[in-house]
Amino acid sequence: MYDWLNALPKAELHLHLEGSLEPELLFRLAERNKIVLPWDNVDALRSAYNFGNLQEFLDLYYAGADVLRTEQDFYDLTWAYLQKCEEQNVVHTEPFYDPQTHTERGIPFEVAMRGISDALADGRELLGISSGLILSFLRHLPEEAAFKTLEQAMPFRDAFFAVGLDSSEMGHPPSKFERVFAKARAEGFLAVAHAGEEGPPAYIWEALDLLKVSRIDHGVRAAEDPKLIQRLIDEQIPLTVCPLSNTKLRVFDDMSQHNILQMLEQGVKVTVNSDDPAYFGGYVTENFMALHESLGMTEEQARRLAQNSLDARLAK
Ligand code: ES4
Ligand code: ZN
Repeated sequence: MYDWLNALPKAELHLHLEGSLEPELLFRLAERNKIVLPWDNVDALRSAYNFGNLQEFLDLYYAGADVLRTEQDFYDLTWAYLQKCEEQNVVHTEPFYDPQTHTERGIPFEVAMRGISDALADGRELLGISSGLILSFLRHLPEEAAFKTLEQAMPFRDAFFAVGLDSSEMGHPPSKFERVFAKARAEGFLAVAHAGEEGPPAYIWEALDLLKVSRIDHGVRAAEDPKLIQRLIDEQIPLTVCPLSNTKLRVFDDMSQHNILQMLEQGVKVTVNSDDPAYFGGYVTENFMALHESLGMTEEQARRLAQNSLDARLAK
């Protein structure tokens, strides 16, 4: 089954580039940049990948991202991910990156932007993988900081096609970013947002009605609100679901509890994605495989999920 799932052509629509930083590359970049790490070796770092919730993961994710310093580092990170895409028949990807994770620690905006864009361009040319970059705002920071980030991005406006919203969800509802999303949409960008990962269904309503998103990232808590589920079905709003992420971050206690196949059968446009594959134990094929092993996902369901991912592409 693994090989069959791996061979399915698919799109990945929810992937944080910083979350694809494998411990081996993290140690190599630390050495290259002469950074002393708080972990003795790759195994010690990997054994720290045990999370009780989203925040515990984010603390490690931001610490890990500190080894990314030069344009080459961002290129190498992105290129390693694209090679995984090639291996797993991901023919199209719409990755996120968080500019503020880097500008906040003194890395000039253009360093990350250039390294990532160059690698995505090479991915198109050399690997035939189409892509579109999503510039994601950190929701635990003020809206004013998101405005500044959008302004810094404008000289690179052709390098990304959408804005997103990620980081700590609870206490940072989409409404906090209504103005900056309006500005981004007025500039011609599409919008997506993480909502209903840890946060309540109300945050999904806000993402749709206030941020006017074209897609919801995660959205698994929509299942608690029948009216919301009906709207997602009626408007065929895609959800970018990340099964291994949801179990690693204890959104569901066990994969056998995951609701993705129930939503699929209800007619919700759900897709399968890896989120932060270096931290959560697998890339997109491993996520499909987990659904097969724990939920009995059939080949027919896998085909529909893969087709949904191709249908839910937003970047040309
Ligand atoms: C994230 Cl899983 C998840 N949720 C919210 N923000 C994130 N940033 C990276 N991974
Ligand atoms: Zn995410």
